[in-house]
Amino acid sequence: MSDYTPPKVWTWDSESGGKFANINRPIAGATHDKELPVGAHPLQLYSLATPNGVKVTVMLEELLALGHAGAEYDAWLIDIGAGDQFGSGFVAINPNSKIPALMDNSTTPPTPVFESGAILLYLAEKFDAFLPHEHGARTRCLSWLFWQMGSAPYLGGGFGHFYAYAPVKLEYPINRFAMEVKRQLDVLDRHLSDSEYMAGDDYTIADIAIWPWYGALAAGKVYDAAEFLDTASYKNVLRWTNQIAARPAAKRGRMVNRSFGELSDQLRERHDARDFETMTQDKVEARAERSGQDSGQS
Ligand SMILES: N[C@@H](CCC(=O)N[C@@H](CS)C(=O)NCC(=O)O)C(=O)O
Repeated sequence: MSDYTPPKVWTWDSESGGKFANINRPIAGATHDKELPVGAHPLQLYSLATPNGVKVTVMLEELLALGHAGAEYDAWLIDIGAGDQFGSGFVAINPNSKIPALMDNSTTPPTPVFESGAILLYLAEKFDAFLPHEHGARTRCLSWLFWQMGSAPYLGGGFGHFYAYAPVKLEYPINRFAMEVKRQLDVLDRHLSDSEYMAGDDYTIADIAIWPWYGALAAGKVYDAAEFLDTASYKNVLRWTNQIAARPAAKRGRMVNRSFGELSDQLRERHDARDFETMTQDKVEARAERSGQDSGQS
């Protein structure tokens, strides 16, 4: 299958190749000095609209939709392709150098939070929202939240890497991880056959954590793998995916810190609720200008 024999001691001789290879290194810590920008709001988010980033922006938009003014936030774009996550200011919040990272400036001293699951739990507890009180329901919610945190690396780091990003298509790892991801989709599908949301009748941080990964996968929005994995056959996952996608806060949340994909979906930074309206207006005007040019009008 392969003529590779691992050496006695692994050494970092060269980039492994593939998308994102230039940012992968076997050492932690900052590579350069760079302070992070700070805006006016209590919460400062440093992120990017990957599924892990979207969890937090959906949560913040949901909290604002519920009327929690204390959840107002500035969302700053961290360009992981350019290595922003290795700047000293970012590493001071998250020593693991991965988005999302949150700083809560409303506490004394300010509270840094990293790991998307920990950020969801922090915000749910701070605002007493999207986390059930009743012990059984709360435990169900946390079980599914931790399921997501433990499972998604097989989807992203395993399947997504080998199917979409690796420089060569290798049958062994693609088979291995496709099997695991389909098993995970089946876990969700069976559960959602008799449960409206992940923790029962209420929408919680478990849904907010799982939707940006498995909802996006089922809808063909990550790795372009919907056909390969036959995601259309997971009917309950699709029902739940579409239900969440219809929520205004989920629609807003997935646009924040987006710097890729459809231009009409991108709000690269968010500092005010009105940024969504301005963005829509700008895009409408840009589209009108483009279609004017296309039809030869000035
Ligand atoms: N377990 C972490 C994973 C975060 C993560 O993997 N972030 C990726 C983007 S989705 C990242 O920042 N990658 C940059 C890098 O690896 O250097 C979480 O859920 O917060």
